[in-house]
Parts: sequence; C-alpha cells; structure tokens
Amino acid sequence: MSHTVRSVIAGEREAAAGRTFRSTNPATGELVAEVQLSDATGFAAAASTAKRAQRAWADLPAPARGEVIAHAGQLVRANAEKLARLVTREIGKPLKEARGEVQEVIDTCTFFLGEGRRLYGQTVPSEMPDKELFTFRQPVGVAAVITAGNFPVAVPSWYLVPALLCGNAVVWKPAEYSAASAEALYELFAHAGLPEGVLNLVFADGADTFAGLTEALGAGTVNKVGFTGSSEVGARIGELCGRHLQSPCLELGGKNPMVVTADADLDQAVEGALFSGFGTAGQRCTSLGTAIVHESVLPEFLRRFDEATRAAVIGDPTGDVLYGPLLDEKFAHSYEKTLGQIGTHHEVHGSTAIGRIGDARPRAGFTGDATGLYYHPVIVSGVRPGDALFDTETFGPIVGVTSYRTLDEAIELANAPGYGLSSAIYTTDPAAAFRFRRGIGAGMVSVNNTTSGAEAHLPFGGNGKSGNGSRQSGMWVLDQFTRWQSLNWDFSGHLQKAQMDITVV
Ligand code: UN1
Repeated sequence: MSHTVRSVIAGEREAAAGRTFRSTNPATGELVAEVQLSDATGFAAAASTAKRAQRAWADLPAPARGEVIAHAGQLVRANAEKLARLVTREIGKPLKEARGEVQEVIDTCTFFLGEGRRLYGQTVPSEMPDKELFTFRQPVGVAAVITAGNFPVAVPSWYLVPALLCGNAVVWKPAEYSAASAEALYELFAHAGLPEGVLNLVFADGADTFAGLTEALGAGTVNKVGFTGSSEVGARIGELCGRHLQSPCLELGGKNPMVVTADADLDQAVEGALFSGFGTAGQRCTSLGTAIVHESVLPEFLRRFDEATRAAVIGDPTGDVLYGPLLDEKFAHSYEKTLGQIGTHHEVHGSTAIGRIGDARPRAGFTGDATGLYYHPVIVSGVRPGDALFDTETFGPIVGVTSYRTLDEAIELANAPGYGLSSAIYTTDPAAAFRFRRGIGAGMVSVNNTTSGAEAHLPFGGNGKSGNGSRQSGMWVLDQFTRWQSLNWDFSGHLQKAQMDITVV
C-alpha cells in the first residue's frame, strides 16, 4: 500500500508542482510513497509563510510552547509502534532500532517540555549604582532544517523540538527517500497544537532546495540553517550561510575511530565493533570507521571479530537481525564504489564474499529477500592513512582495522582523517582513557562503549570535517536556536556612563 506525499505549507498540501520521487522499501523494492517534489519557489514560499507565523508563536509564553511539545511527545508515544514500522518499511532499519529511534523523539520532547518552564536568562551586576543588567534568550526567527534519511524521525526532532520550543518557526526539508516517515512525524507535530505556518514541510531535490534557500537567506526569511548530511554538502551550506553572515548548525559525516588497547577486554571490544561497525548497516554518522588495535592483540582481535561477523544474522529488518538493507539505491551505488577501494595490500575478513547478497553470493543464515539492497559485512585489515578507506566516510557495512604501538600513535591515527564526530577507546587503564579523551579531536568520546548510540540529552556534534563545532541535544542546542539579548536598565534618574563614572580604587 503506497500513498502520495506532498509539501505542507501553512497546513495546506501543495498542488503537484512537477517531478515526483518514488520512495521504496529497500528490503523488497515495494513502493512506499510517491513524493511530489516542490521547486525552489515552493521552498522560498514556505520560508515567507514561516516568517509571517513566527512572531505570534514567539509571543506565546514559553511554558505554553512547552505544553505543545509535551503534546507532540504524547502523540508520538501513542503512535510509536506504527511510526517505527513505517521507518523500517521505508528505510530498512531493523525494527528494534526503529523503535529506539522513535523513543529518541519521545525523549527529546520530554527534555524540552521542561525547558519551556526554564529557558533561563541571567541577572548580571552592573558597575554602576541603581542600574540592573539582564540577559534574555531571543528566538532566531525562522529555522530551515534539512535532514538526512538514515534517522528519519530522531535527528529531525533534535532540531524541530528545540527550535519550536524557543519560539522559532520552521521549514523542514527531509530526505526524499524517507518522505513517508517524515510526513508521519510532521502530522503528529501538526496535531499537537502548533498554529498554522509555524511548522512547514517541504519536499524538494538538492538543487531546488539550494536555490530556495539562497532566495530565502537573501530575503531574510531564513535566519538559521540546521543541516545533517554529508561533509561536502555541509561545506556548501556553510559557504552560502557565511555570505549572509549566518553560522549554520552542521552535523556532518564521520570516520569514527575505536582504539583497542593491549589490556582491553577483547570480547567487549568485538561486541562494540560489531554493533557500531555493522549496526544500521554502517549508515550512522557515528558508525565505526576504523578499529585501531594494539599490535600485540591484533591477531586475536581480528580472529574474534571475524568469527562474530560471520555468525551475525543479516536480512529481513522486521526480524531479529544485526542489520538490514542499505537505505536506498543512491547509497548502494556509492557504497559499491567504496568496495572498489579495497586494494591488494588489504586483507578481507568477516565474510565469504564481498558485495551485494543475492542468489549468486548467498550468505548462511541470511533472512532477507535476495532482491533487496543487502550487502555482505566486510572487515578490511591493513588500512593506513592515504588509503581512501582509511581517510573517508564509507556509509556502509565495512570496517577498517589497523594497528599501533604507542598510545600517542593511536591518537594520531584516530585524528588523521580530519573528521571529529565520535570516538571510542576500549581499555582497562584509566590513564589511557583520560589521555585518549584529551588527545582526540572528536566532539564525542566513549570509554568501553561504542562510537554510536548517543543519548538524547548530551551534546551531540563534531569538529573538523564533521561540523563547525555546533552542538545539538540537551541544553546546549538552545544556543543554536536563540540569541542572547542584554538589557541595561538604569533607574538612577541621571545619565551614568559605563567605564567613565566608576571610581577605580
Ligand atoms: C546520525 O547518524 O546522523 O548516536 C545520528 C547515534 C544516534 C544518532 C546518529 N543516536 O548513533
């Protein structure tokens, strides 16, 4: 059963503008939704609509906005299983993970409904008598939120919920291949009591989104851009925003390292590598890129990782599997190119075959439909800086492995690709853990846990090629969707001059 999804601007579904996109189930090829794409004008119109609606929304007291967020969270909870099943059907994420993802939306609402009763400013002492200073958080205005489809509901909620809570209006442009999931989340939010025009949903291709965004930034109808996606597109968005003196919130790719020290619990490290390397078919921005293993335990680590990977169940995402298909044809294509980067100086483990799992290359225990976008898991040992496989994000079920001698060398290898999103160290030595934490350039560090699986109320974000240092989640994201305003109130009855009227003792 499929249906047509369209952009929704001020509560109105947009009439067919032109091209359509077919969102299909990557496990079966079944059509999930026919997506009517808007053009650049549609995007810019949504931004103007949001701009008009924003002031009245911001005038509503923050606790009342918090109530709307609370209601959205309740609606998501009441529809959690349906939403999780839709996510699984549309992007092939295992149901267990999809349920976790929906839970992350609920957690985000839970956190921010309380923020509606805080959203604190400060009182600041003045250097002059009879004068009070204050700070207030002001909404930025309209946020354009552009999100990827690997987390079609959780990651968008990291933007939508705080942006709305802070009094902003939003234009949300989700990925086309997760359009039905996005529309379902939009509907739940729209029914939570948001006034018309405060949250708008726009489906558009990359070129039209860029053109619409350029127009809206020029017209001042977009005041903040939140983007989750590739480092390449993130850099283009950063340039565009820079021209309008804006700093976007960018959450980009990762090449996340995991260091395994000589004294680490190897079973625990392997369990972590399996989950973060192959969970979600390696398609999280926080997925494990390279395991950097002390040379003394490398053979044993590889042996156990190989064994665990071969035993993993892959296939039908509605069942109990480690991972299902890749997200969409586009991702399968680029992943095929990544597989071509395996060179003769590398050694392959974890699987009997490389490439797409199908009739020609069966896998023991495979539970899927062989026509789906399923790929064998691959472990590639011997990767080094200079190898494309070591240096760049792969977004697929492939994990690199390399070795090190000293902790300094491990940290250098971990930082070498120039990303800086997530990282992990498996060790029983607290000093090694602290040294790693200090030396690593990543925004997120785990000790004896994996690179993926961030919690909804800790700062999430990266540095270098992973982002511009902006952080999402928890109270830290408030700095993305508000700007500090200071208030300087003089009740002395005469002009007091800062710096000049104070007596220096
Ligand atoms: C992403 O892939 O864009 O930390 C985000 C995690 C998830 C979020 C990943 N909670 O793995």
